[in-house]
Amino acid sequence: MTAHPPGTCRKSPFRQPNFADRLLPNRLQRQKIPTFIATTLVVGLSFAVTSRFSQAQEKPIKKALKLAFVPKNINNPYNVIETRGALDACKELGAEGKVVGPSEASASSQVSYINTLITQRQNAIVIAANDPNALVPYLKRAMAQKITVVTMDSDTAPEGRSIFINQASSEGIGRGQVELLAKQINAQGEIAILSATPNATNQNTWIKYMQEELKKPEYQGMKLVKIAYGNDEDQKSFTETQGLLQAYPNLKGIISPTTVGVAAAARYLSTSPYKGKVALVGLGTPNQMRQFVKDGTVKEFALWNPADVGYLAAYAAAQLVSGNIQGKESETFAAGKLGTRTIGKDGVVILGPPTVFNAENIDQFDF
Ligand code: RAM
Repeated sequence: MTAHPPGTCRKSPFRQPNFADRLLPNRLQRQKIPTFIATTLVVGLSFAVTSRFSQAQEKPIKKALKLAFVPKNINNPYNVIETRGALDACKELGAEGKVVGPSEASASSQVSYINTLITQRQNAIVIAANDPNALVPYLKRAMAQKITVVTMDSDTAPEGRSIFINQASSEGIGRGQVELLAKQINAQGEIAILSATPNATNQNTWIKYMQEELKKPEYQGMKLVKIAYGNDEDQKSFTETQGLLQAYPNLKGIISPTTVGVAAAARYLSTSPYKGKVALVGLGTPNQMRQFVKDGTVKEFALWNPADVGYLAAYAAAQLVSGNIQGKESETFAAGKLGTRTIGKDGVVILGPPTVFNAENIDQFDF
C-alpha cells in the first residue's frame, strides 16, 4: 500500500521523514558545527535510537499465548481480511489465535463473547468495538483479571483498553472523504452519508471530521441532507441507498465510510438511472469495488489494508502480554513485517495513511 494521491490524509505522521533525517543534516550545514561535534551528535543519536529499539526487543514474546480476536461482525469481508492478518501474526508469534464474534454488528451481541473469553482465560482480547461505552464494563472486568485488552478498527473509550490500533488518522480519513467527493461534484449540491451502525465509534469519529471539513468556505455549496445507517448489512445498505435517492431527487453525491455500505450503494447505483450522475465515494475493499470502478459507477474510493490492522493488533497484544510495553505514549514495540511502531496519545497506534483507488491503480490490489 504505497500510493497516496494528493489531498488524502496529508497530515499523517507516517508521511514525514524521521527526525534525524529531517533536522540533523540541514542544521549541521547551516551552522557549520565542527565535525567532531557532528560525529558526537550522530553517535549519540544513533545510540539513543538503538537503545530505544533494543528496549522494545528486551523480553522475548511469551510462547503459546492465547490471543482472541472479536471483530464487529464475522460475516463482513473486511473483518475476514482483518482477522486473517491477525491469525498470520499469531503464527509468526507462536501464539494460539482464534476469532469469535457475532453475525450482527452490535455491542450487546459482543458481550457474551467477551464473557466467554474471560472464562477461557485468554491472554488477550482484541476487539473492534461496536459502541464506545457499552462494552467498557465487560472489558474492565477482563483487565481486572489480568487479561490484556486491545481495540482495533473501532475503539472504546480509552479506559476500556490498553491500546487502540487505528487504521489511519481519523481526521485524515474524514476530511479526505469530503475532498474526494468535492472533486467529483465541483463542491456543489446536496450530499448524504451512508454509514454503518449508529453507534460505531470509527464511523462516528470520521463523520464528525467530515462535518468539520464541510464547514470550510470552499464547501459552502455542498449541503449534507441526511446521514443514513445500513448497519453494515448488505441488504439494509442497499435499501437505504434507494431510500436516499427517492427522498432527495437532487442528491449529487454519497459518502459511504463502510466497506459494506459503499459496495451495496455501488451495486444499487450501477443498475439505476443515477449511474454516473450521482457520485459515490467511501471506504471500500478493492476486490468488492473493482467491478463498479470498471463499469463507471465509482471513480475513486479509499482504504488501508485491513489485514495489516489485524496483524498490528496481534503484535501489540503479544508485546503487552510479554511486558515489553504498557500502552504509554511514546513507547515503541516491534511489529514483525510492519517494523517498529510508536504508541501515541491516549494509547493510539496508527497503521498509516490510506490508499485512494481508481481505474488506474485498482488492479494492483488484491484484497
Ligand atoms: C466496515 C466496518 C469497519 C470499517 C470499514 C471501513 O467494514 O464498518 O469497521 O473500518 O467498513
